[in-house]
Amino acid sequence: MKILFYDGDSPEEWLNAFANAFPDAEIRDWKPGDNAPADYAVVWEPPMEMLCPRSNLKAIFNMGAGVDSLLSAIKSNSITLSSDIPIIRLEDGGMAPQMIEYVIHAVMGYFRRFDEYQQHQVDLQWKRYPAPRKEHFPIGIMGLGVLGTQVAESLALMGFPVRGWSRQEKQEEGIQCYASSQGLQPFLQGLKLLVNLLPLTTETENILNHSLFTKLAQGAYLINIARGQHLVDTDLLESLQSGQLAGARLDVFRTEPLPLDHPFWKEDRISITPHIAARTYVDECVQQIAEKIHALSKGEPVTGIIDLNRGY
Ligand code: NDP
Ligand code: OXD
Repeated sequence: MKILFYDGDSPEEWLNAFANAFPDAEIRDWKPGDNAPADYAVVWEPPMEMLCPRSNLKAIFNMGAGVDSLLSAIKSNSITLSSDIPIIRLEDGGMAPQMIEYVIHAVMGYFRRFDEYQQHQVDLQWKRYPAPRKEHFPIGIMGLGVLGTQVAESLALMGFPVRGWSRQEKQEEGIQCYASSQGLQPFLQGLKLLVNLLPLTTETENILNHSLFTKLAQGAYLINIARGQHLVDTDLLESLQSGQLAGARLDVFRTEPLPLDHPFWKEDRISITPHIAARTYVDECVQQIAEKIHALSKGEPVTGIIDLNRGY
């Protein structure tokens, strides 16, 4: 078996892990000009030259949960991949617990006002607020997929009223589920905090905009941990100015790294992290990909195959 690998960064750890998982396979770190045959490609944001002339691949594995950058590169380079080559994404792979930690940290900063108390210390101010009540603090999760569902369940277990929004109808214990464009307005109505965990598609691009923010409770808080293109940057800044939103925690941006002259850096009500909400664990990911390769080679079905029409 031949596995072709590309992640543009430091590949050694990945290559070693694949070598351990497939001791008899040939594992190549792709370099420009390598057109030699391969059975599987394992990639993160690959140059299209790597995938372009290949008709013999059995599958392409995307080393991330989101496939937006891979699909958009394929589209913008007018590349036609054979329809029988599935694109398979990572499902969780150790990312869900990190997402839960990230969201709980941000929720607590706002709900318990720890962010404000931190500023009070800087201002040498001893000031106390009344204890907040979870039952009056509805939280909404956009995207009830592999990651969103686990985040929603964790918040519900903590006692928050939790709502979730997905494309298709769902039923999750302890979560008030809404679906499709008809369900969006009732889902958003009066939320005190909104978490975005949607995939980036033509339907979800720019969804975090002024009109959506006005449906939330006055002074609501936004957590965007999905993609920067979901958010209309100027609408967020205006909604913070007007007080419609009280603050935001952003992990993802239209341009990454976030350019130094971007106004988000200087807005006190925005907390920035550098796309670290959930990072891939090499061992878990290689194990997941290895299990799927074994299943495919036995003709068994696998999950995580991208539906190119849906875009996720
Ligand atoms: P999934 O594909 O498992 O879940 C996506 C969810 O979004 C599904 O519930 C889906 O609905 C819903 N959805 C998609 N389109 C729409 C729509 N038009 N309207 C309503 N709901 C919609 O994805 P994951 O949970 O694995 O990952 C989510 C995203 O998180 C990734 O795409 C990636 O962008 C981001 N991410 C960010 C990371 C970071 O470090 N910041 C790390 C990892 C991922 P349905 O269930 O009906 O299909
Ligand atoms: C992912 C990501 O999609 O890291 O996995 O953003």
